[in-house]
Amino acid sequence: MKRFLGLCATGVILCTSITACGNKTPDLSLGVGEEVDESIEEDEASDYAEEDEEASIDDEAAELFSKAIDGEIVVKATYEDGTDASFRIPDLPNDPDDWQSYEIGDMEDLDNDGVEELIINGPYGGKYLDARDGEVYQLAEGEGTAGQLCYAEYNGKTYICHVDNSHGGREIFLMDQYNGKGEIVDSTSLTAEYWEYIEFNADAAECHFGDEEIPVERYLELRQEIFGY
Ligand SMILES: [Ca+2]
Repeated sequence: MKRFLGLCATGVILCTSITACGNKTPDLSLGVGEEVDESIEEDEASDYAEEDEEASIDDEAAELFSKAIDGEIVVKATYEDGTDASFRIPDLPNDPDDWQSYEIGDMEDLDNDGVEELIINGPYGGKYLDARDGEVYQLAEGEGTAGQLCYAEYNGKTYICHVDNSHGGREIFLMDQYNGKGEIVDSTSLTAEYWEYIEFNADAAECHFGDEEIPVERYLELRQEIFGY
C-alpha cells in the first residue's frame, strides 16, 4: 500500500510461453542435441514475439495518452445513467491555486492487464484513464468527499477504490477490481459503522468485509493491510 497516501490527494487520508514443436515433424537428420537446441531457439523466438507484442501495446497506450494530454483526442466518459461526460484534458481546470484543478500524475497498472493507466491528479483523487481499442476512456474518478478515489492492493490484485472516511458515523471503502476491458470483475467493500458517534468507536463499530460481518479487530487489520493506516 505504498501508493495510497500519495494518491488520496486531498489529504483526507492523508506467459505463457508457447511450447514449440507441438505439430512439428522432427528433422531426422539432426542429432538429439541439435533438436533440443532448435526447440530452445523456438521458445526464445516465442518469448521475443510476446515481448514485442507487450511493448507495442505499451507504445500504443503511450501514444494515445500523449494525444489525449495534448487535446488531440477526447477522453470518453459515460456516467452510469448514460450521461456523456467526455472531455479534453486541456479543458480541465488547471489553476494550481485552485484546489479543484487537475494535473497529469503517475502511470500505474490499475486494471491488472499489465499495461499502465494514466492518473490525472485532481479533486477527490482525480481521474484514472485507460487506453484501449484506439481510444482513451475514463475508468474512474473521485466522486466527492464520500467517494474519494484511490487504489490499493488486495490478494495480489489492484482494486480501484472509493473511500468515505471523512464523515461521522462510518468508514466505507468500496473496492472494484477491473480487467483490461474496462469491466469490473470483482467488487467488495470494507466498512465500519458507528452511527451514534462521530469518531471511530471500536466498541460500537459494526464491521463488514463484503457481506460478512467481521470483528472490529479484523476490520482494523484489513484497513491496515489494504489501506495502510
Ligand atoms: Ca492496465
